[in-house]
Amino acid sequence: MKKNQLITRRHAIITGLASLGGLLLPGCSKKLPPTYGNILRMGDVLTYVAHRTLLPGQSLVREYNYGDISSFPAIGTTNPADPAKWFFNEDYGRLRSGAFANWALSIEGRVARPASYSLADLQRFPARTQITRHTCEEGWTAIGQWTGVPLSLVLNNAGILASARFVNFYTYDGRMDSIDMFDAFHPQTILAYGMNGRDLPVPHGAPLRLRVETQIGYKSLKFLKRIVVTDEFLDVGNRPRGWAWYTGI
Ligand SMILES: Nc1nc2c(c(=O)[nH]1)N[C@H]1C(S)=C(S)[C@@H](COP(=O)(O)O)O[C@H]1N2
Ligand SMILES: [Mo]
Repeated sequence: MKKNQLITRRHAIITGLASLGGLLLPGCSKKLPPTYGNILRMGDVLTYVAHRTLLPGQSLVREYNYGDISSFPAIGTTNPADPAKWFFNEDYGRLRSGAFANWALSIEGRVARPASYSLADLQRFPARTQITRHTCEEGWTAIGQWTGVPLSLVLNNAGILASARFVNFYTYDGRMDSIDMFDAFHPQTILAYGMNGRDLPVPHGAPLRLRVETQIGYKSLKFLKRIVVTDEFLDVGNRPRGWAWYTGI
């Protein structure tokens, strides 16, 4: 399908709310977001169904060139060890003082081999570098270059179990959010330790952040601490107030 056809079809669906019922017909049982049935979360149904119906493969988001890299503000938490904040995390401060040598990402839950991965462990996987546009729900966008390990490689290394359906992320500033396996195994979903050719700076989520290029900015959690794979949806995401679990772009 050509890109312009896609956009036209997506537009038709988004403007044609009346056709939403039609999208939920048999064969689409996998195309309901886990928040389905909660009237306040109707937005999830619309964007999730539209994306899961119209983007059946693993379509890549656009990647840019070196010259397109723009200035990139640091938004939300810029330091989990800020004593003035409710999430003040001393552990993070200690890890940062030690140049993150003692930092490790724990991977637990529905995996055959729960484990802790140091930064060096993660950097031994084949790396992926991508220049993409970040879209924040506050209305700004910026283009940056990200280097990291595809999440799929780490999940396969940990031995994801057949019943696994969601990947939950926990951060040093007390955030939690989840993505489904479709986004988790998307080739551009990476655990990034590099930005614009350098180590990921602290304000942007050092030492490791998620990049979910198929969704809006708040899903790309910074300051990663722990990943828990689950077969159940945990609706306890800690997103900017009022924002949906699923917001595709
Ligand atoms: N842990 C954590 N991750 C986070 C946030 C945050 O406050 N804490 N803010 C989110 C939002 S709303 C955006 S737009 C991006 C901002 O990333 P940046 O600071 O690198 O621009 O990070 C996202 N990930
Ligand atoms: Mo954002």
